[in-house]
Amino acid sequence: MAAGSDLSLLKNKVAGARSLTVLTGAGISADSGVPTFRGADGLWRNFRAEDLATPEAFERDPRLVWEWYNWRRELITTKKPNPAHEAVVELERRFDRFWLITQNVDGLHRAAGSTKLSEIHGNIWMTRCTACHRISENHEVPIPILPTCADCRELLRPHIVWFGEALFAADLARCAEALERCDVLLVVGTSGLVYPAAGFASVAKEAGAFVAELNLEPTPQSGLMDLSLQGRAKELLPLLL
Ligand code: BV8
Ligand code: ZN
Repeated sequence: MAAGSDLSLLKNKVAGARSLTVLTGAGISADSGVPTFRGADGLWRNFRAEDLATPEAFERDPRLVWEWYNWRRELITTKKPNPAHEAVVELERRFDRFWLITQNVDGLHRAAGSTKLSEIHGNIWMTRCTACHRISENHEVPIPILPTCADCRELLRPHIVWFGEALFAADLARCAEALERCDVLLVVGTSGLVYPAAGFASVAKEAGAFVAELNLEPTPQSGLMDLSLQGRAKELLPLLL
């Protein structure tokens, strides 16, 4: 049975790896009840990313953008990590050379206990001052709109990377290192559409890694994977432990 042999091949690759990197997307949080971006229950379904997750949208209508983030904070605040997040924490414990790259802004990897991670699209529980750039954690649900900086009283924005915005340089450097040095890259629960994260699998592959995709459905990246397992992250990841 293909999946069975693929699974045992992947287990052997992971068991034999000295350095493991994991890249996750919204699919790993789907099993916690957090809607994905592009699935049937997708977050973007009612809105277009261009309308909300862009600096222009925030410039034009910060209230609308904060309303949307308050809606997502409300949605996420009741959600808990699932066995897939917990399996990633266990992998971090087993490999002294381990890094997690997540596109998710929901904070569930941290809540599960992940410590060696880059939240490359930011974190919905963090705010950043539009003037003094001070970053602070804020778990108010909802955040009173419009939030202002405790230091300089200027407008706060979500500490999130919007479309058209560059990723944080420190994260990019850390990701490059984690992708170039890993023996195995696991790509879990991402549609492989958003760059630069969508290019990370080929970076690792070019550097000699064995790259495996664990996803509910095929993606544009499936073709370049050494192995592509279809299924739910909360079922597949624990099988690798
Ligand atoms: C940059 C924060 C350059 C927001 C996010 C045209 C116009 C404008 C921009 C572009 C353009 N063309 C290309 C670009 C670049 C753009 C891009 O790639 N756009 C795509 C859409 C074409 N990228 C950017 O703009 C990036 N910045 O390029 O900067 C630059 C350089 C220098 C100087 C200035 C600028 C910034 C990208 C970051 C955008 N921010 N999030 C917010 O969250 O509020 S992206 C957003 O999509 C989320 O972060 C999300 O994580 C990410 C990716 O989505 P996925 O995680 O993959 O989720 P999705 O729903 O798509 O897929 C889920 C998958 O899971 C599915 O495949 C499903 O089958 C599977 N699944 C479901 N359930 C399960 C499961 N799998 C397993 N188990 C399950 N249970
Ligand atoms: Zn400030």
